[in-house]
Amino acid sequence: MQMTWRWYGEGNDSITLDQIRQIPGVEGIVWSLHQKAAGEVWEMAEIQETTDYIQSKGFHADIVESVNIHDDIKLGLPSRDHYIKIYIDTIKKLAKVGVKVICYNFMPVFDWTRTDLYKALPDGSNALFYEKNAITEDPQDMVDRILGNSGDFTMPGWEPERMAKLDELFKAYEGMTEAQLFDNLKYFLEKIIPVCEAYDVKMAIHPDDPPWPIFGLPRIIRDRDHIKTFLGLVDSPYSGLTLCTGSLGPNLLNNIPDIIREFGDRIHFAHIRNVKVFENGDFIEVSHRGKDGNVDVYEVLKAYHDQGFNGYIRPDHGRHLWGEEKTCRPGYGLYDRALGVMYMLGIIDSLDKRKGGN
Ligand SMILES: [Mn+2]
Repeated sequence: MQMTWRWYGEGNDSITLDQIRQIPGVEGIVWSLHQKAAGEVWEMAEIQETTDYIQSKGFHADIVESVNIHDDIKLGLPSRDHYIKIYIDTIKKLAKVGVKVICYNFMPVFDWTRTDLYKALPDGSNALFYEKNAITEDPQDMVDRILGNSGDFTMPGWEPERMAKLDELFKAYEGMTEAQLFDNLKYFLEKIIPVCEAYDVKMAIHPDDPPWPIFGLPRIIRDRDHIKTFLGLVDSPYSGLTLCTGSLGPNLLNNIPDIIREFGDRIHFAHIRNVKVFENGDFIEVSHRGKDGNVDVYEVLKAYHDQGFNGYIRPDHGRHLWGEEKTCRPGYGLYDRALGVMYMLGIIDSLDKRKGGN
């Protein structure tokens, strides 16, 4: 397993690469050109500049999270071919600088969804929170809540320009079924996966967060059965998964270690996060420690370790600690993710030792 860290880029993240270098065991930076809207061309010079900088600090830049997918592709509009061409162009450019994995998602309209970005935990820290009953009929309520709460940062999937067209977007998706969304995903993959195979770049879809439909929109990457359907769309190792325990975790019926054991050879990128799920279905993000939430992080890492997983792994979101809330990107502070790295490396080290018979 290769430990990595998501970083939003120079001037776009409260954390520096020099700080990340001091976290033991982090080998690679998960990056993106965050200023790019879905469907926009990525210029070679911009890609090169970013990866040069990351590599100059001693990290690899093997993973991009994300190259976002234009809504016309998800909607299956005739204009999708134009955007798929641009996507293929980006894949080829990323291959040139040695990118191995592209993380992406296929969620209609909304990326991840929360109702409170700074919900207090009993220890005085705070974290991203999802309150089931606060999701009203009107998605605009939630947009206002998130945008009003995110400070100076623009969050991926929540770009104000995109959110301004919310009515239009919802109209476009009206009546779309799961089967149609799967069809549109299949069409996209059938065009891009041959290119990925030729250029040795693996696609890794991220599960939907939370793992259930919201506002009547279909969400198709959310449990074992949906993942199985997805992997059958294009049966190539280049069409794989980003397995995010934090996204699948709020549905307590998801047995994540079993999912890892079943689909391990198609998992290219492991996101590790713990969530605490309340009886009423609300959930909050907590520390990586297994006992603090409902994700058994030890069992998750053991499932990877048992199959000799040598893919990329990163701490997903963390809590905001020691006064860093509102100075960092929501969920992407320094301290709790660094603690998460050490917790995971501790488990991995002890699994290694046991395997070696020490
Ligand atoms: Mn994730």
